[in-house]
Amino acid sequence: MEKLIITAAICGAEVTKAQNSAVPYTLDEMVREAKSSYDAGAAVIHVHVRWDDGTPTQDRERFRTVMEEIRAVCPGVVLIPSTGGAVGMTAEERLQPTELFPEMATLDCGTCNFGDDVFQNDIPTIRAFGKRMLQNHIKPEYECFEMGHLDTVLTLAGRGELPSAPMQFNFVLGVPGCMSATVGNLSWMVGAIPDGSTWTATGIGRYAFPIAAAAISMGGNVRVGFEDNLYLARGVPARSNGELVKKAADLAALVGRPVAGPMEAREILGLS
Ligand code: KMH
Ligand code: ZN
Repeated sequence: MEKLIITAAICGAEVTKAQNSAVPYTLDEMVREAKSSYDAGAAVIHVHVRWDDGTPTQDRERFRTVMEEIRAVCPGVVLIPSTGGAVGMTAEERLQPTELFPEMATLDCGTCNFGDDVFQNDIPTIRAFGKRMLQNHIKPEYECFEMGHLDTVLTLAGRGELPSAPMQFNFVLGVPGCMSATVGNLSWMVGAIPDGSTWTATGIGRYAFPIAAAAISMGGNVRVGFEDNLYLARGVPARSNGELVKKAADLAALVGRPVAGPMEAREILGLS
């Protein structure tokens, strides 16, 4: 098995300090959470940004500042800015971080329920995001919340409308209203990806570590962090993203799977 890439999703767009006071909003807080994750073994940071009051934004300059400061304290780290943003944002708003020519960015692969809201990603939107990523030489991380999302993206990539091989997928399971976080669902999706692809699994809420343990054993990669889950264990809030990353790294150590550093992650993801 290849080394394990751990991604830390340190902030997200939905969680708040009212839920866990360590959720980062300001530049200093973002850098603190990125560094704690990196020091605990995260080679990749999935980046959302907020204004200082916690309001989610896709502002290009906010992304620039946050990503520059994270890179300064986490040498070699792979940054994957979000083009998902927050529910209700326009496509143009969401695409702003692609103007910074990051190595990678998320690309959400279909419309779905998202709790009580609807996360809009119709096919023209997916196509437009794919076109932008092709133009700007950005490798997408294809975010699939449902099996139909995977089918959609494989069809569009097969027509040349999205960047194709080698593809990187993130299977996000357990969002309320979307596909549930079971090992059966995860292996169904993994079984459908093209040879030579890489994949990451993300379990939401209390499914974060059961899904991480499955992905580690299956040879995939893992995402943890406040965007997805605020607890280290039932009733125990995590004090930092680093604590969540450390728990994923500890699980990997228990099953004997070494964790990839940033340069190794780049190689596995085909970025180097
Ligand atoms: N905040 C969610 C609505 C992504 O980063 O691409 C979407 C999301 C996905 O977080
Ligand atoms: Zn995200």
